[in-house]
Amino acid sequence: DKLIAATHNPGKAREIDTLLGGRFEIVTAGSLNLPEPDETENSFVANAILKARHAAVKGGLPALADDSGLSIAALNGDPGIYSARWAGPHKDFSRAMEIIHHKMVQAEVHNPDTFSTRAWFTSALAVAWPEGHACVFEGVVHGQIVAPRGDNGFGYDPIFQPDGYDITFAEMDEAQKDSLSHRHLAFERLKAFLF
Ligand code: ITT
Repeated sequence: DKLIAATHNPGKAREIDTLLGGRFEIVTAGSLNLPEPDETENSFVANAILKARHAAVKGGLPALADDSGLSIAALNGDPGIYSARWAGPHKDFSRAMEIIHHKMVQAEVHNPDTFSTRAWFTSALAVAWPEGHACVFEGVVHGQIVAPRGDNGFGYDPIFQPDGYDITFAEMDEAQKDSLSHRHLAFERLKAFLF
């Protein structure tokens, strides 16, 4: 069965491929020349459905999309659904992680008693069919923001240390991250429903 992986993020595309476990013939949105839709909704779930529907309708095949991001308690949940946008048009995540560091320093100065480094990654995975129906599954992993460590993974992986581990996502190999990540948890739910 063919399935469009409706993502333009290569790091995500690799994890999606692994987490699906070779179950589908994956067609990338890039290879079909599908344009990237504007993420105009205001939740991970709604943006995932928007991206999956857009690709399924344009591509004429079922499509899977992931909308994800890092939410930080001390920043009132930012960057959250804006996680990709904080890196700017050049997808500069070093800069996005510096911005986070600065904002967290300010937050600690302003609210020293309530400040925390708590954070969570969310992945919403949507599957949509060309006829228009869709389903969506969410996974969340909690942890804390730390100074950047590690070179593996992508995006905000260097500053996220999941609860129960003393290494960041970027210090884990791909198999370890894939065994406990937000995306893994969302896939467990998706597979239980669809397969
Ligand atoms: P697509 O929409 O084409 O899939 P995108 O990168 O724009 O690609 P999102 O809109 O869902 O995807 O933005 C999510 C951002 O959150 C993404 O760019 C990453 O930087 C970050 N992110 C999501 N999952 C992550 C993970 O597992 N590790 C590190 N950063 C992650």
